[in-house]
Amino acid sequence: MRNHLLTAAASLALFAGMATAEEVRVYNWSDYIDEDLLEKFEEETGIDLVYDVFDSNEVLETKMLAGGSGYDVVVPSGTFLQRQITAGAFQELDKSKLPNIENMWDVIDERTEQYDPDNAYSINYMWGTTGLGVNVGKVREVLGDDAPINSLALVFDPANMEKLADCGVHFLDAPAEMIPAALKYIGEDPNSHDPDVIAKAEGVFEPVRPYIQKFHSSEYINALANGDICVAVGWSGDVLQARDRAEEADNDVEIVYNAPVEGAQMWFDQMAIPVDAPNPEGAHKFLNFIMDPENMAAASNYVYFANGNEASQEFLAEDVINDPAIYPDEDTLENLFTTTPYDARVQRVVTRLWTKIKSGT
Ligand code: N2P
Repeated sequence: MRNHLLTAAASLALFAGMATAEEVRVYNWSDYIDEDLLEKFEEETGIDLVYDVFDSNEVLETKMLAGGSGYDVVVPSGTFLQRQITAGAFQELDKSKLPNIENMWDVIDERTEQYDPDNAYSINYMWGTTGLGVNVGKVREVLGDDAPINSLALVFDPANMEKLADCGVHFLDAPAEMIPAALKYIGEDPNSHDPDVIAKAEGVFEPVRPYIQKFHSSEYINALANGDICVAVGWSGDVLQARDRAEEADNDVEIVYNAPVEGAQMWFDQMAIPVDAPNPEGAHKFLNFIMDPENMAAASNYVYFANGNEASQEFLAEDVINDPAIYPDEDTLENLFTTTPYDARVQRVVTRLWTKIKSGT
């Protein structure tokens, strides 16, 4: 009896301890942080961090619009953020709880204000471009020394794609980026919201569709690094991570990232707090931790994406701050474009078109 009582008391105490342990749940893009930072946050705050990952704005948006995601911090790109703010998915930030916000970079703040006026709901985590990940050796072997490795013709000209099919080409499963790229290739406005213009993208994908091995937004990092594919349309830092993984493996695979000469999309990934976050207090602590200059620099040094934190720049590695593929110079910057969110009607057109393009019917 005594034993039983003791056991019950002990398990009650344990249960109480578990119930009061503070937790912050973060939902971020895959391959987007140095995991040492997650441990550092737990050690500094005593808060348990639950860290899940995704690789698609559409997947995140479905959760945000449905509500009840259970997350405290999520990371939509600017255009998606804007639509989700309008839908009431986020809570305004309490900037009195974010002293590190003074470290943010006005150049990026001004751009993200387009999506989130006054940056009332979000902070910039990282930003980058969408372009070409290329296994230089393989592509030159197949297409010759003058292969257009810095042009969208590499992936949208069927004559090239037919030859590249055997060594493997991945496209992002990201309609809000792939359709603008196709429009850019044919000289249309990549940010067009006109369904007749958007429909023209189909004519770009249709002839190359048989040569696309996969539409996927994260597998290409290892696939490029291992030499399993020779081209990916992908995100700047992800391709640079593939480059490093190949270097570490010492496997004679040389990967480069090129923003296409036709113009590349520039996007901004923003940390925001869902309106129904279980622990908004903890979410603010996480945001403030991320905006610490050394933490933010550690994240960028690890994933090769630029960030919106000016004070972090003195802690960035030379090969990060000085690489125009990460921190674009003036010339590169001029050739980048941004997009604005589709309204619900146009989004349906885009979603339907993308399903059709992927299925190849
Ligand atoms: C991280 C990719 C995030 C960039 N792997 C797309 N917003």
